[in-house]
Amino acid sequence: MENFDPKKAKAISKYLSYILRHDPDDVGIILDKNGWTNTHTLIQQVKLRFPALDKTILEYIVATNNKQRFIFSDDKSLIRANQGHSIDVELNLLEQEPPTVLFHGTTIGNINSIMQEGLKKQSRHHVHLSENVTTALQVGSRHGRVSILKIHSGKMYADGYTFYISANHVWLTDHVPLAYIEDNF
Ligand code: HQG
Repeated sequence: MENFDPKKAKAISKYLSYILRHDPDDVGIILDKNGWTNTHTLIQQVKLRFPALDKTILEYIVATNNKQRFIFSDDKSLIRANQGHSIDVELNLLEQEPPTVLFHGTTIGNINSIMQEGLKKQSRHHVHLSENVTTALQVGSRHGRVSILKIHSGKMYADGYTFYISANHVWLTDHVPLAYIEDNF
């Protein structure tokens, strides 16, 4: 399995993110209200596009995914994405007190708008925040020249804002008002 082409694993993983977070119809699978889908059916359907996929390879992709984007149920009969959905699913996320500061990586082109209206969740369920600058840099650089914002999450929490942590350690909240965002730190 160590020999499985990492490029192919990445392509399958990207496609799994797409269907499990945004568009299950694309491959003819159905998610339940908590975002889970039947593992066997998923393999059968995704195989139509990626014939190499089987149970062993899916388990390898889930285990080695660099951000632990997917999780199996205990008996592995179901699978779902840990976070990042745009479709309506209830993940029963854990509410948790955040660290004093968190970070958000974005592109320079978004900064003016963010510094007027705060961070909004856009098409996803939550604003996504990172525990460290390195991760925020990776997130922000997906779309262009990156800019990092420092978020005073401890103050937000003290003021009554709710934070959640996903199973793969992404911090999530509904909205970050301008008062808690520090640019040029
Ligand atoms: C920006 C990836 C203008 C926001 C990552 C971001 C993450 C605003 C974009 C996860 C704004 C939304 C999520 C405002 C926010 N004005 N722009 N008021 N408020 N924005 O992709 O946080 O690899 O939905 O800065 O690692 O970039 O897919 O969110 O640039 O964890 O697992 O609007 O996706 O994870 O973009 O990324 P996104 P994100 P995966």
